[in-house]
Amino acid sequence: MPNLVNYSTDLDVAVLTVENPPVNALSPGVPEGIAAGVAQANADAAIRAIVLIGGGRTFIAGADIREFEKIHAGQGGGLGAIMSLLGELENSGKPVVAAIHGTALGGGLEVAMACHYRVAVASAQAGQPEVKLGIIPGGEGTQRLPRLAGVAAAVNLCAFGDPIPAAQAHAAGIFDAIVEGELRAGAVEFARSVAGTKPPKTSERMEKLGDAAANEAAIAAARVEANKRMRGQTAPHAAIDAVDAAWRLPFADGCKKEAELFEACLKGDQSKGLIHAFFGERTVAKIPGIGKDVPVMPIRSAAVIGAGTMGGGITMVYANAGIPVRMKETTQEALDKGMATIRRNYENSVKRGRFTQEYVEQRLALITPQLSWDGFDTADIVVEAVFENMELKKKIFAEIDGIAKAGAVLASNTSTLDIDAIAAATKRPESVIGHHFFSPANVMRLLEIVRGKASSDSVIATSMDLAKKLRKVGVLVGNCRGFVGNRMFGPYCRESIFLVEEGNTPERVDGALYRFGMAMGPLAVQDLAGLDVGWRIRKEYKHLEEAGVRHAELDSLLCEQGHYGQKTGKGFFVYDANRKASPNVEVMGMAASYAAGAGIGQREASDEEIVERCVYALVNEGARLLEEGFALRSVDIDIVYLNGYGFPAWRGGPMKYADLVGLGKVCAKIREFGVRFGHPFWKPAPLLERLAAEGSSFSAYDRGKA
Ligand code: T1G
Repeated sequence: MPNLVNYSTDLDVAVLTVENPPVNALSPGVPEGIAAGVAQANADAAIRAIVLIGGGRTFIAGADIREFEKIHAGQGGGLGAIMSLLGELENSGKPVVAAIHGTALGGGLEVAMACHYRVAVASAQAGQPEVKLGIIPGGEGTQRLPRLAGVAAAVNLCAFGDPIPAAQAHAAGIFDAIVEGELRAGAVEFARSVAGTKPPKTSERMEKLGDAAANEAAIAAARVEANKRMRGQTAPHAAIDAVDAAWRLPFADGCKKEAELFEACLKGDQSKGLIHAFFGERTVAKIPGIGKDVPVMPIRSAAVIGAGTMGGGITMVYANAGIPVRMKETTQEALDKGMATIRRNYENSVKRGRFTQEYVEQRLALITPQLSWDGFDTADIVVEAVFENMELKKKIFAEIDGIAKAGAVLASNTSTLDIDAIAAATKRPESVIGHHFFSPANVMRLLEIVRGKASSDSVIATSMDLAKKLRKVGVLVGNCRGFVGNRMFGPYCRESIFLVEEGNTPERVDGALYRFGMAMGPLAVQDLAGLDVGWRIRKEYKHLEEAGVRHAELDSLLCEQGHYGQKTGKGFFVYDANRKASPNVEVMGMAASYAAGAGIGQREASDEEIVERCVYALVNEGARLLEEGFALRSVDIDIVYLNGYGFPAWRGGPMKYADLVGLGKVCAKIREFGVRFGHPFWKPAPLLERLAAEGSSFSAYDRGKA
């Protein structure tokens, strides 16, 4: 096993350096290496104190999450070595000082708290993000953190998982000092200053556990907050229970309680879903066949065509990433409107405390609104964000082709139109690619990167790299109608409308999916996006509709009456001036008369049926995208749905959810729908049938493609 912990000395201080890049995770061998170093230092009479520090860019950033994937797969793994290390650190006869830079997270912070002291550079962060993986701190962190920082601070760190900066950790009592200058030297000096004194054991410190009334209030407040911020999730409440035990029970009993709660969370589907999401967000950045040798072009300037909702939002995305960006419109009025929207968005962010006024001024200074093509000939990327009309896009790309510099990336923000057709309007189709942002572009993290047949590897690699710089989750998708997200969203929305046409109110349909964990129900989402968007696209493709096959009609009927959703104040729901939704009492009458005329049977569907029909519609279409090659892996589909459609991350995404239900059950239910509804859509995708027959999963399918 490679030596993952180096032992060195600085006169009378031993320095243990963890060398396990990239984040010094507590992988097998690391806890053992630290424990060996502590023993060696304690056995050396010349050594009076010990420093534990991370090599590279960070202190220990947690347990190795891959260990939990092994546990989930029944292949062993666990926290044993970490738990032994905690005792060896705390019981060391010589003081141990944790020297922290980068991020001390999860097991990393827990190891630091088992040390006797903690010092950090000002840029360091501390946190217990385990709940974001569907688990809780399992290294006695829920018991030591309250002893250092008090119950209120500890319960917030453990229940919500957000890290805090070093200054806050120091003020709270988690860190003992902030080191100015070089961390190692500062930590060695601190260690020398406490050498020879009795090392204070965090587990024995009681001074911060005080006030029962305040603790009970903090715990109760955290529960209320968890129900709001982490709706449907079990780990936050488990974390709160564990911290609650810290002030009620002796340390050893509190640790037992933590261990029980940790095990229960780790066994649950939510940790499987969230860990899948964690690694998935990193997997999608890896494109088979496009390695690190493919040149990535630096994007140092951008030019956006269109100052509408999307063009303005995309302009903000570049400005927020510190990239100077031009925004072109065809009329001064449209340009002024676009800039006014950008300013209003920034002002709202300042009001909410998300940005400072200074930050906003810096961002605005990076934006150049203009009517001319000035600067489009030097921009590293040109982004088209105009109306969804193919002729207009072709005209614009032909014009850009004559202006943009050689090697510039030419990106379209189209949400459904054919990238190859757009690329064909230029003499450089290899430079053309889709950058499909999700509205609002300056908020939603998903960026679908749509590869055209001619898109070069370098333009693809540049787009994936740029997504990270723009703080987006870039997912490479194929150029079919609707790409990945919207192509799946079609059948999902259709089933939701079918259910209303069959007599289920929009409140029931949306309520079932909201309780499933969706951020918004499908009908409310369609009202938000505008029912007219789908109505126009449907009219454009009406000629392709199969005769005799049932299509959703209710949305078109609403549009024909001028009800487009939020933008007109009425759709499946009605909206007040603040866009607050309430039932549209007319919609069921419309549905009933349409259904009667169309011979559509009326029956009330259970929550379970509503969820199965809508979510399995996603799964079936997702399986088709995989077998047709428009999605690289099932995890890419999951990451699209977690970051662009409000699918609950603790369910892992539609494909992971299907794996957790079992593909055999999902496939059987889809066949049943096929018999019941006779709709061609409910023929199980061949890939789904094959995996189900083999007792396999989408995750296994992905592994087979790696
Ligand atoms: N385990 C395994 N791999 C990890 C990892 C971890 N803890 N953290 C990161 N990686 C991999 C990641 O997959 C990627 O791999 C590479 O490192 C760089 O990561 C006992 C039970 C630390 C803020 O939850 O938040 O401790 O793609 O791209 O943007 O109570 O990584 O290169 O192959 O994210 O600079 C608790 C999770 C674990 C921290 C750095 N700790 N990590 O962000 O790099 S559970 C966490 C992060 C635990 C204890 C419990 C971030 C980062 P690849 P990256 P980054």
